Amino acid sequence: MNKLRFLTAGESHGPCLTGIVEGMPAGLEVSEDYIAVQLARRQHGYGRGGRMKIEQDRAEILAGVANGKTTGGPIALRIENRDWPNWKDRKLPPLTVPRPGHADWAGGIKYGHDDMRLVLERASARETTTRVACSALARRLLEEFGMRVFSHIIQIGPVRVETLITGDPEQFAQVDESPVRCLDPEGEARMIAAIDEARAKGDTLGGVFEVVVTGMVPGMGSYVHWDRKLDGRLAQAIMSINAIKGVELGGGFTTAGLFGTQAHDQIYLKDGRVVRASNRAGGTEGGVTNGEPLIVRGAMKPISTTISPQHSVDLATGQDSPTQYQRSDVCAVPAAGVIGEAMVALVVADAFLEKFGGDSVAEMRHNVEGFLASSKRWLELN
Ligand code: EPS
Repeated sequence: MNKLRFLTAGESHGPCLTGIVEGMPAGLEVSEDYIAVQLARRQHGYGRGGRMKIEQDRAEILAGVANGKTTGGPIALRIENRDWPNWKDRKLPPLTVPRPGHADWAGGIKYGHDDMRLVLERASARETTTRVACSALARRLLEEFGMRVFSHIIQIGPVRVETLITGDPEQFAQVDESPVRCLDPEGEARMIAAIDEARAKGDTLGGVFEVVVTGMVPGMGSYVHWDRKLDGRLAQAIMSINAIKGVELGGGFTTAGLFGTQAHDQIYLKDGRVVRASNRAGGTEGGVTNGEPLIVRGAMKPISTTISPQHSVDLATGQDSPTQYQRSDVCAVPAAGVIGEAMVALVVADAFLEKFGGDSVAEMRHNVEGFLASSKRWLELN
């Protein structure tokens, strides 16, 4: 990210999480209540553990906003960890048995931490709270220009649903009402049953979320250099989310199995406008947005902290040892969808600022209108 940058700090069981967002234009209406809505969405979802009953995440805006509008200066956010008082005086034994799949072992060797609790504190997905808070500002900016970011869950464990995305925001009106954030009621019931089964077995489940952005403006990103391609930037952002092991745009891996004449989105004229018959590309061609909805999927592995023990070794004793259970979630895929939205919103807002950047929202509006007016012959043919 180069126009819109953000940094986070904070540990899972420390006093608070903090974030700084740099590069937001001036004049954007934002509020703590608006950010709180997004934070609450991340906390829900069937399969979460005990921690989410303790936290009620809310970000305090400490800088960069005056009279309800961004000033153009860096925006500082702070989120309290309500669980902190429960941990600050606890004398915990060192964590010396690394969990397979967790950052414990790799993080321990990297930073030289004999107590791998020091690794898990920062490696924890708790950090994604701050990403969602920072990204709420990016979402606000996109909304101002008609772009809306949604997500839904298409797979939990072995249960998979196929839902065709229409590009109409109304399709997502009820998605947060579903405990697994699934658009297919029959699939939802099977997903819940799969999570119940995993819980009963002391096990965990992963899955796949799909992020959709509607109202996309064409021309963001670029084909001229690898690091300017929007799809590459989206892939990095999705892969940076805890426990994500795969990413797809549009048809993704399925498109790889089709003939070329089946795979591409045929171009037609409809009432003088250039339209597509499908959206297998997922909204980008050549790393540039083509105005179709952006469709990005992330595959999440099952959470590595399992009640049923896994095989490991105790680095303190040098003996074989089963893993020791640390409180965690059974399935966090519904929350991961919201975090996916956050990362996609940050990347799209960054690309939007790159193309239409101005120091204020008013200046950006002028730039967008100018671009669309001068691009008429690519959009409309008379
Ligand atoms: C997490 C372990 C659990 C999760 C946590 C991520 O936390 P705790 O160790 O306090 O039980 O609930 O997720 C969050 C705290 C959160 O806000 O999403 C882990 O080890 O990654």
